[in-house]
Amino acid sequence: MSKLLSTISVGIFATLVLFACRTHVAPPEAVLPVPTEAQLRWHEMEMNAFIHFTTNTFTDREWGLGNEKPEIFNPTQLNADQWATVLRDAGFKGIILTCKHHDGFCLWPSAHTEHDVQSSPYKGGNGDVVREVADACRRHGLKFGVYLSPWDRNHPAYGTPEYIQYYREQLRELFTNYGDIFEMWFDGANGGDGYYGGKHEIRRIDGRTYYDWPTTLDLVRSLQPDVLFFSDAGPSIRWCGNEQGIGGETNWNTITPDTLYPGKPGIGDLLNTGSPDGTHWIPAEVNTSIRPGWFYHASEDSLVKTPEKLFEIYLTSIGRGSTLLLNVPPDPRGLIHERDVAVLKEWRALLDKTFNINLATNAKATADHYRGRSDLYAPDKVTDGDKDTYWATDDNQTQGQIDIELGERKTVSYVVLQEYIRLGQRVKRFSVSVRKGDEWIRVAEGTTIGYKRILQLDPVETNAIRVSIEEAKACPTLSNVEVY
Ligand code: FUL
Repeated sequence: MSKLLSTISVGIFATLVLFACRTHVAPPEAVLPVPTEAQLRWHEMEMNAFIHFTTNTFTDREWGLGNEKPEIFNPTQLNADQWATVLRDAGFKGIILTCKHHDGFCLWPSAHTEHDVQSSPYKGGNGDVVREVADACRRHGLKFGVYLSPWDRNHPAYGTPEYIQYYREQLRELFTNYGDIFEMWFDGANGGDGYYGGKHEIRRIDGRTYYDWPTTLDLVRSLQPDVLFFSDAGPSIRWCGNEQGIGGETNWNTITPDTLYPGKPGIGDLLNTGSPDGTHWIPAEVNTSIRPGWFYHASEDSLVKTPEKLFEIYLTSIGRGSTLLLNVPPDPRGLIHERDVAVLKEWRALLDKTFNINLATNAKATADHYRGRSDLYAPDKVTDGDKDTYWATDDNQTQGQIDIELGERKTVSYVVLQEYIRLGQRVKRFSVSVRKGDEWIRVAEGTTIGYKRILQLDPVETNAIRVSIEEAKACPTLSNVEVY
């Protein structure tokens, strides 16, 4: 009897030791660089809206010269709650507003210029569009971001150090008086002809040196340390290299910024793909407009992108591991036009219908191997709906595959993959296969995954999906697989 008892207790002890070992396998070491907490939150936002609105909305131009009279700015029905609710209902998580575009007109009452909303008839000179939009964002659960054009075709001192002081004071106003700002957008278009206080001339600046960005960014960070800076070259978010809504099919969040500066010609391709050995985490943002122009033009009412086109852009931006920044410009009434509202609704419905039932939720998943055979990194972590758990392989393994059982045969059209980017971006090449009888048939392949990759398949009937990681910078991780 006592022998039996001791055998049982040795057995229990051994099971406990084994269990402890399995659950205490160390996570993979991070592959540097990795995103900051603020960048991670930004990746998770996935889609934000851009709002281009200023005197151009009233002059029917794309780039104002800087000599526009503030008197023309009078949106008599401006309703920032309409902007925020339409955009929130479409799924956007934040709004970035052109507080000042290249023409220099300021949508807020700035203490440093008279070329602003205070000099306009809007609300009898007591209006503040920046405040209205920032407040509406907060009321409707959206984050607020600002665009402040570095190029100013109105300002008399543009091109001299005095203008840089002016620009910094304006940033100080925006970052002090309007609550939290999640993203600051620095436009690369710079220098050229303009009004410049009546001089009507061409002013060229050296994009590398004129703005002395490091000092400006330090000032902004001293006011709001968590803000993310967008420009061609980052430092927090980079341009994707085009305005057509097309993120890189190969899309590294990493890039080496040494030789980059905002507005540098010929860097589109590099910005589009990033580089696998990049020294900094500077993810690409895909910015495009729902209309041909960035500002509202009545002549473009019939040219608003279709819901199907927006769906395609969703796949080439968010579906390629980028964040989408879609511009929706209000009209001269100060409202998002009925046509854009209708398109956004239909687009949302299309997205909801397509990504409605995830066939992989809690599905049984097996892998050819997983890290230390620890439950912490088991393959079912990709179907548990928890973004903080992930499948990983052992350190010396840069390949691996996961099979997901769907139960019955289903028609599959989309597969969504996500890496656990907190530990760095790793995957260089992967494929997706479906099971047909005893065979696995390859239906999609790609290079990078990153925060998210959405693969559109020719609809196929199957009862299991295989995700194969074929090449990676280090042991791969996957936090999520969805099947639709
Ligand atoms: C460009 C600008 O010149 C356009 O007017 C627009 O603001 C776009 C988002 O960026 O560089």
